[in-house]
Amino acid sequence: MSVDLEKWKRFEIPGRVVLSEGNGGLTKVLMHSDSASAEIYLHGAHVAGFQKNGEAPILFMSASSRFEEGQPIRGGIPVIFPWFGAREDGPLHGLVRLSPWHLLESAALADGGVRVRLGFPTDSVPGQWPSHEVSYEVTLTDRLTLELTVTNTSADKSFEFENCLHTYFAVGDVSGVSIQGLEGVSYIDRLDSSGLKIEKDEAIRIGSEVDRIYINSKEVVEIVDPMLGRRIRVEKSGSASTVVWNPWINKSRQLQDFGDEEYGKMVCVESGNVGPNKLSLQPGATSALSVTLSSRRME
Ligand code: TA6
Repeated sequence: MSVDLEKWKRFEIPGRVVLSEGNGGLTKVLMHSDSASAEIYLHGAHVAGFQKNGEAPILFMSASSRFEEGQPIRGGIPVIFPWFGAREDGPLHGLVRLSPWHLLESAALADGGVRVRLGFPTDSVPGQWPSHEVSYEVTLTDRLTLELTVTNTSADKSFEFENCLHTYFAVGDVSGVSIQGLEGVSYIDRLDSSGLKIEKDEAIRIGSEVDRIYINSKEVVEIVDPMLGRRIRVEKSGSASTVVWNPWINKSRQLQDFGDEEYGKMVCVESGNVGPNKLSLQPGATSALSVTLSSRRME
């Protein structure tokens, strides 16, 4: 067993939490509830898979994804913090998805579920950020609940940051999918700088590259997928932004770690606080971003 696995072995729970060496030799935590399974890489606290027993995976993972220190995993649920998007002085979508987190806790739940909690070693964050603590709790039953908690531990500095759970969902064929729940919500179209728009469609369809930040959005969003015969439900709290992204053909071809045709099998519906919804945490305060993913058969 690798040194890393040995270090975290004490968190294993037979039949519920099992550690193994995953892709790229990275440490992977396998979670099993009575009705579903999930896997998390300590690298980036990256949930790389979620699947209900006997059903198709809920999360998409690129067959070309990298699994290496310092590189993002392309698929699953990237944890985006302390900034969203590109910056001159740092990597796309922040720091915490590029390095290993620590396991803090694991528990088998009375309802046949299982929970693990991870922490990010914030001493590795550059000095310009106020001191803070970050933890991430993943709870698996027949659904998957994620909670990213940030505490400002500085005595006198407020902490401005963005956070986002950048979820890649697996779909049968993106051109046959509709995204419901955002009608009437204002959004920033990142492909068109002509200003704020308002979503006019009750059911958003995807037939080209889409990259939108819906603001002041607390709605439940559903991904309706006739090909896979299911509705995926995205419920959230502590989040004012919903991002919808599909790279379509041209962007897919530009991405090294993403197959040219994979855009047809995924859509990102991301939950966080980005852009105009970024957060400012007062000294001693805590913020929690929580997302619950579930699915049901289409009637
Ligand atoms: O959330 C949408 C987006 O910001 C796109 O503009 C694209 O850059 C994408 O994220 C990159 O995804 P990644 O998997 O690298 O986080």
